[in-house]
Order: sequence, then structure tokens, then C-alpha cells
Amino acid sequence: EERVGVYPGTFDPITKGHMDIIRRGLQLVDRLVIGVATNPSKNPLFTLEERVAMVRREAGPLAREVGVGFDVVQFDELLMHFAERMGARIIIRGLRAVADFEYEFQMTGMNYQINPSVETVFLMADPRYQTIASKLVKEVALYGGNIAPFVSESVARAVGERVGGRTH
Ligand code: COD
Repeated sequence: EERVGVYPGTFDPITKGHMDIIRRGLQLVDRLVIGVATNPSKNPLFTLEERVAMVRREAGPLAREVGVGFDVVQFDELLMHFAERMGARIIIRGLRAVADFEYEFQMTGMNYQINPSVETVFLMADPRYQTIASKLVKEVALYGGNIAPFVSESVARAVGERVGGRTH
């Protein structure tokens, strides 16, 4: 049986932290579905279509490299319903420092009650990428800071154009 994993997120925008989790996640499954959530409550900088395209462009080559099945799919429903639709038994999440823990703990606990047959797996990024957060990337760009250490060149360009800050 094919082992399918879903890595869900907002990816506004996709960072080197996300990429590191994707690289690790690809080692654990036969097929990885990256679920890009609409997440209107986060008031995203990029549209859903833009985020899906960015994730596909950034992460597609990684998946091809390791030869794992790969899909980027948008979703606007309960994560557990999305996972069921994708035939996934594994949810992959990244865990940063203590701040993430409470939120991830609550979500995983509730998701488990919604569907106990889906297991959530937490992965830690390489220390170089552990502190990267999409929200702060946007803030740094807004004030004209250099975001090159945190996102790919092409994402940096897209963020720079969107916020009208300098990209360096
Ligand atoms: N290092 C390690 N991990 C990282 C890093 C980093 N530098 N940066 C991000 N991550 C991890 C995050 O911890 C997260 O696990 C994942 O990457 C994605 O991050 P984001 O910020 O893009 O995505 P989130 O956290 O906004 O995604 C939230 C969901 C969309 C998954 C959530 O809102 C959801 O499930 N929505 C659907 C509705 C639902 O089911 N709600 C009820 C939940 S109980």
C-alpha cells in the first residue's frame, strides 16, 4: 500500500524552513501532497493560486530528485477531511521553538479526535533554518531588509515586488 503524507500549511510565502521540512518529509513517504490552505484569517500576502504556483516551482524539483510522488493541492476544508480525500494516513508538520508547541499540540489533539487513524509526525528543520517564519520574512521585506537568507531568489523577488520594499 502506498504511503501518502500530507504537509499542510499557508506557505505565504514558502521559506527555506518549509523546504527543509519538505526535503525530510520526502524520505518518509511514497507520495507527498503539499496542501496549501486558503487561510483567509491569516490575510495572506499572496493569493492561493500564487502560493500553489510558488510551492510547485520550489519543491517540485526536490521531489523529482528523490523520485517520490508529489502533488501541490489547494484546500479550503478541515485538514482531516482533506487528508482523507488524498488517501493520506500521515500529516507532516514542522516544529520550531516553544512558541509553535502550544498551537501544534492543540491542533494535533483535535485532529486526532476527528480522525484517529491519521498520525501527525513532527519534524525539526536544520538549525540554520529553524527560526525562519513567513510572517517575519514579510516584515523584514516591508522595511527593506535583505530576505535572501530565508527564501529562494525567486521567492525573494516575488515578495519584494509585492511589498514594494527593496530586495537587495
Ligand atoms: N522550521 C520548521 N518548521 C517550519 C518552519 C521552520 N523554519 N517554518 C514553518 N514550519 C512549519 C510550521 O510549523 C508548520 O508545521 C508548517 O511548516 C507550515 O507552516 P505555515 O505557517 O505555512 O502553515 P500554518 O501553520 O499556517 O498551517 C495551518 C493549517 C493550514 C494547517 C491549519 O490552519 C489548518 O489545518 N487549516 C484547515 C482547517 C482545519 O482543519 N482547522 C482545524 C484544525 S484543529
